[in-house]
Amino acid sequence: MVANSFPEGFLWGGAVAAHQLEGAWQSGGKGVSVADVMTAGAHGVPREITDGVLPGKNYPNHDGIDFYGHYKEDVALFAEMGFKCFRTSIAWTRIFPNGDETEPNEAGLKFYDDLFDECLEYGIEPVVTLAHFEMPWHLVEEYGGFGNRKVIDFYLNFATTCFKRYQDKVKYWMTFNEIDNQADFNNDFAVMTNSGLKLGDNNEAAMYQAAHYELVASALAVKEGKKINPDFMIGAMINYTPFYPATSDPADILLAQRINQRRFWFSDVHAWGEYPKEVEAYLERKGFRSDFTAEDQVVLKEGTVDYIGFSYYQSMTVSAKNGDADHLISPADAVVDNPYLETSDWGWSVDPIGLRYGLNELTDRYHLPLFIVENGLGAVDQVEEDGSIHDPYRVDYLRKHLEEVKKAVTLDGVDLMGYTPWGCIDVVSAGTGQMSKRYGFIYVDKDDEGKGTLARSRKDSFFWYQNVIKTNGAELD
Ligand code: P53
Repeated sequence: MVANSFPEGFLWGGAVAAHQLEGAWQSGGKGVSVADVMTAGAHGVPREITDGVLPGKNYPNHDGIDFYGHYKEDVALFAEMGFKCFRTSIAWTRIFPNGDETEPNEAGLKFYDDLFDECLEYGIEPVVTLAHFEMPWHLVEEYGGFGNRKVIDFYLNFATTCFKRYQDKVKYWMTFNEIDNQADFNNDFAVMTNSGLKLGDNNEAAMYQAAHYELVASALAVKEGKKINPDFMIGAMINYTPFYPATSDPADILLAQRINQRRFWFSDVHAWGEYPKEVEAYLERKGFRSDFTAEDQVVLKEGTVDYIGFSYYQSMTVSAKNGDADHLISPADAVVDNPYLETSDWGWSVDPIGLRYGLNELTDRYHLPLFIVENGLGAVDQVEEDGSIHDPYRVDYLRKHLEEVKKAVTLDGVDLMGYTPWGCIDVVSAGTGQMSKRYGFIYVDKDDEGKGTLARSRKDSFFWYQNVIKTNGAELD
């Protein structure tokens, strides 16, 4: 008989990131981050990254959903759902407003003490991302972001400050959110949010060098973190998007493999402490990542991660008609529609089986515990006259994904630590800056123009997820 449940102690919860919900962008001495210079976009309308904060522009992250002022109320709602954990990030600019200070900002540190204490009161474990698209803008302007080796030291100071301060409150950490987004190296949002890079003449070369510095920074953080508290679990965090071949044509299959290699290499280095062969050969051939020292090599080996955290939203499909494996410009150029999959209102494919596939792929590749730290459906919600919010589409998406997760755990032997669906409370969308692209179990009264009471209310999915947690995943209906 197949066990119909998740392991004991499974970390059910939800995920957010500081810049998307806290607001209070200048409170308690907080500095300006890259998220603070991004305007509101829309589906098909990219967010503009402005040269600092300019008058007359709409920057939705400045106010977020004012979690800074509402966190007690929000954590109480998470507890009501039965959360075992809560994934958020620490806004780098609350701790080091400019990024290059030697001493941290006490008011910023205090905010997270209070937040983590609040969680722990309810038995909710904080799960913390250190860098979630929140680099201090000053580091971009003054140093060129992670294009500069010096930024490794600033990141390390930030990481160790957090490790020391919260060593008895936080056990689960991740070093960089979705570090592999920048595989899409011609995308200004991806390279800015990951590395603090601006697009230029040779984006691919710049990306490989910056990502290398980030991987060294991550390894150093893991090493230091383990000295501070050997019980820490410090993970990688990737955006797991499998790329499927459009047909059984071997040219499509080779192309898909190549694109997956060019995304996996980030977590390969995190997990193995060394570069995979194909990427190493490519970098050599192209003369990329010229600054790679013997010491880096040692550090990467010494600071490998304890688990692989990942987001999963969708799969993508590629065709060699648009560029074969050896003449690939950017993965995005080879993407085609998958006729077997439906898409969300924002054009993201919906592929629950892809999650089971991914759990198996990642397990085979890394032999490490996995943590699904994001999954969900961005959708428009309608508030009824009586204030209720019926969101069966969200429940349907999550249920189908959890059914596949359950098979991976109970049939395929995958070692899974937990599941934290994205945007457990409505937040500002990272990709579009919209409020109307909602993921939450908890609705927040705020629109794309920033208007609303900020009142919180429970959607139908709130009660569904509460029961999922209560039954430890035995009941998904
Ligand atoms: P939004 C791109 C592709 C997949 C996930 O995304 C991504 C992105 C960046 O937009 O981001 C992750 O809000 C990210 C979160 C983000 C979430 O997915 O664009 O870690 O910050 O909000 C959902 O719908």
